[in-house]
Amino acid sequence: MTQDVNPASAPVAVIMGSASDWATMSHACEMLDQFGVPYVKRVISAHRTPELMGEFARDARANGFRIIIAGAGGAAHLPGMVAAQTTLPVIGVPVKSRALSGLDSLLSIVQMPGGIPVATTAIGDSGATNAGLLAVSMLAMTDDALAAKLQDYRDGLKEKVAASNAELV
Ligand code: RP5
Repeated sequence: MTQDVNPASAPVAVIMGSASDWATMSHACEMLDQFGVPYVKRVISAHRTPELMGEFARDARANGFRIIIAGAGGAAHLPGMVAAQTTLPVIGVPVKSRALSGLDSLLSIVQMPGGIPVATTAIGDSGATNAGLLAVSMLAMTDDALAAKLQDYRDGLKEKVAASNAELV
């Protein structure tokens, strides 16, 4: 793979099967942006570019990535096939499909046979948001400043609940 795959020395790669997945996967990137985590985003298709997918997955660790977030829809082989070719953690995001509303994506990503895990999120935008947050949590295991930011984020969620309750009375 060329040297510029990870020009920013980003710890996270956000990959997706099609440009049409971006509306969903942008939510993962928004979270990474919010926490200041550098990432690389790329369209890599398991079906249309299988060689590129293999090359990317096999070289991912050497290229400096620590976590891969992979989103796909329909017969969503991308997360599992990437996980099969790297020992980096892979977070799979089932993209909401046109035909089956993402149930097909969910089942094809989550039902990995024992041995090759894919940490699968919910279908769609929430799943992509949580994929970003999960990557942040993983990186925060060895980064106290990031862990503190994550705690602030959680505190903010708690405050929003308190504020919405105050509005009810
Ligand atoms: C999958 O097929 C992609 O992940 C996408 O969700 C789905 C449809 O792709 P397009 O036909 O929109 O390119 O490979």
